[in-house]
Amino acid sequence: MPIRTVFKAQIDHLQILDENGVLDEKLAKDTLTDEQVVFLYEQMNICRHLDEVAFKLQRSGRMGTYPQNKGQEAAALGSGFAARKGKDWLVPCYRENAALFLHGLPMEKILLHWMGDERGNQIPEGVNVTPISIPIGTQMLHATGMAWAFKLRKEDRAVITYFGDGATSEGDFHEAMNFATTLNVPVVFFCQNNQWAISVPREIQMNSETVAQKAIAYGAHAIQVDGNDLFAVYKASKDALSRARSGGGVTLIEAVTYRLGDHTTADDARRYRDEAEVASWRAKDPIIRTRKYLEGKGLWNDTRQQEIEDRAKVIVAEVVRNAEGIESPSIDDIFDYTFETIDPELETQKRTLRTSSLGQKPEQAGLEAERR
Ligand SMILES: Cc1ncc(C[n+]2csc(CCOP(=O)(O)OP(=O)(O)O)c2C)c(N)n1
Ligand SMILES: [Mg+2]
Repeated sequence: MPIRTVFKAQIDHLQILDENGVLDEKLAKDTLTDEQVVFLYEQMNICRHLDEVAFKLQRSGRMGTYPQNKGQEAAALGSGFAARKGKDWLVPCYRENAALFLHGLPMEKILLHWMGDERGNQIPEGVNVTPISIPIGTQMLHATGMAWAFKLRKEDRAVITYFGDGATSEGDFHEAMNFATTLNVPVVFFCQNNQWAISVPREIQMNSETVAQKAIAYGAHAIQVDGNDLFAVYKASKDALSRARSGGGVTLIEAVTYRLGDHTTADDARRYRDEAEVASWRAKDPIIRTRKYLEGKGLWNDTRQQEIEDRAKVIVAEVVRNAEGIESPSIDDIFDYTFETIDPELETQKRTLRTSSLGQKPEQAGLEAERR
């Protein structure tokens, strides 16, 4: 009996705007208008500035930790722009801030979150964004469940969930893909393959050549896109979202991009990354590429660049003022919002948390004050 091939697969890579800012006009048809590209380019600049300011806030002790989004703005904005504001839902991790802002998340929420203030996770009513997810991969299951609910309720909505290359090694990714595809729910899986999971490079993280091919095992649609190309990301996301909404199936999009900064401010990537690699990706920076394109079309110049940089400074300064100006929560909140009743042991902890002697008897509390 001859051996038959029972399955063959192929992964396509989509690029529309190349590294020199040259557009493939044919592929770009019905994607972004000039006006939209200008708008998204401005958003890139604002988010890049927020990133720089957040980094400095951490270095000067005004923020706990912060994961810069630097270099991944096109992936966030192209996909976020493809989702319908107020209808579709975004279920993020922590490296797609720009998409969340597009959908109405106030910028100070991100700063509050990383300042350790839980109010950063309080998403305003009407903003279809879930709180950013730090436990890697968990949000993909939430997204799948949400999409299942929308399907059962026959609501015209889709969900796009964001995660990194490292997250595709988590069981949650595989469970979410399996549930999503067997139930055929309106969800799009958007992987920002930024080549690194903290200090683990992609080739150590996985033996598969692409992230996208992981979709094939689950019978999902798969595409790899140049993640620093606004047009390609937008097109792939738009197609995937409309397919999801119409019951046409789940898509895994692999956006190939690069984490230009450290993993977070608690990391120093110079210890494990080759400077030549970083430099080669710096040349592919989505801001540089999009600017080249706009300048080539006569839609951008130095004056406009100065204007947007000035505007970004004003916006971000106000965001920082708002985040730092918010009244501190009471130390009692951690107890009062966690426990229904406070037993004597918790009462002790609650009283002594006001000093640095957590858990000690109240009469022992205040030792530090005495020492001082
Ligand atoms: C469940 C879980 N395991 C481990 C961690 C620690 N951790 C934080 S970020 C990270 C790497 C994530 O890499 P990737 O998914 O590629 O996202 P990136 O940070 O590159 O955007 C790890 C292991 C975590 N937050 N959650
Ligand atoms: Mg990564």
